[in-house]
Amino acid sequence: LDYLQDPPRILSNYLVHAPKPFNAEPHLPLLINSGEITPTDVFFKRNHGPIPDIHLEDHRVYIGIQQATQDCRGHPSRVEWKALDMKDIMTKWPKATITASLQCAGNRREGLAQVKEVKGVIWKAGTISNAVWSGPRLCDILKSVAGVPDDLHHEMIRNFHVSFEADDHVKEDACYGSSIPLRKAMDPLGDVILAYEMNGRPLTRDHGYPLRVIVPGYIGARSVKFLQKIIVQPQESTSFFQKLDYKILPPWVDATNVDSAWDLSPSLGEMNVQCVICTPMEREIIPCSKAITVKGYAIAGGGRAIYRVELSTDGGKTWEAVDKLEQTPDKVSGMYWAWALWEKKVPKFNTSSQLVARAYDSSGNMQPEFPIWNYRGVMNNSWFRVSNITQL
Ligand code: MTE
Ligand code: MO
Repeated sequence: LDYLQDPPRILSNYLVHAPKPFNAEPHLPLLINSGEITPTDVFFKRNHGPIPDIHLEDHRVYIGIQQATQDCRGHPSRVEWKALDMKDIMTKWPKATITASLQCAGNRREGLAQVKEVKGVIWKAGTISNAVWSGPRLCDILKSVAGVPDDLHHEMIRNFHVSFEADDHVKEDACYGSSIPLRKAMDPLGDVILAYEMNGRPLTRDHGYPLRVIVPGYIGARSVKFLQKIIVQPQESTSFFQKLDYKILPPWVDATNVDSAWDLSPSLGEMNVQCVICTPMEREIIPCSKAITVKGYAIAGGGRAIYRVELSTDGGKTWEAVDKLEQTPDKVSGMYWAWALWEKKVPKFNTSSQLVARAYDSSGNMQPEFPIWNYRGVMNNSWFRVSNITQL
């Protein structure tokens, strides 16, 4: 794999975990100080291979439908293909604009790595960002190009999946790929779009130029970049990234027995409820005897709202609700795809104390007190703790 064609990045914005493939998360204070919308050059970047060099004029998106797994002779069923060029994508269907956060399922993997060995990039808590995305709705395209019924009670909607394949090269599989249930794709309130714009500009190469899927409310892994193929099919994607990755494996699975364990767990879809303190940071030095403002983000998966964020200044013994919690639902669907930013003033801060934050979502889900270890190190949403702050 050749990384010579990778685009330039503003490296000082990031904690770079690996240069090839480029995997980097923004520094937490920068992430929060940028406000609700994360600038593109601050947005976390997660790749499994080199960034492909795709030309808009040449790019085709192939849309296929596979009616059954096997034909009557037991052979894999044929897929019927239709090709769209980028002009079709940009002009044939109404352009939707959605503000949605992407969060890698591996965000905060570091907390699980401290419990026991895990497999994956040891991300801290910055593997999440929020942007404005624009492009056609996947449901409109699947209806008109693949003839998918728009009656949500149709049997096909209930049982089928939409598989995405990318125009990139990775070491794990033939390309990056993933799938989502067809019901999510066809739900008009599900807001799945094919985005060609991010923050009002054409997608940058790092974020999937010329086209990516945005699956709001789901783990970032389903928002496939450099999108090349969309297949409506009776089964989940058979890609490595759907079947052999991004799963919460049972607690008895580790490096010794993982190969036979993948079928024990379902593939991840919706995110879980998450909350992080972005400032102050662990071991930060702050001015003496001044009030401090603690700031962070919270997000609930699946379009649910954040119901309350609480902060403790005594390591989790007592809690208070934060002063400010800002969260904007989607203008059309009313769903909460974007993170909530929050703040709380702490007038008398004692450096021996530990700051702890936790959130509740609108379904009453709350975060666990301690990390729940799993070998792939995904979905860590334990209470977020900051300690060892010094005052000068
Ligand atoms: N799509 C392609 N083609 N290749 C990838 O490596 N990584 C996925 C997803 N889509 C990936 C991809 C993962 S795991 C995440 S978390 C998000 O993209 C990251 O999106 P970003 O780099 O725009 O932040
Ligand atoms: Mo991810």
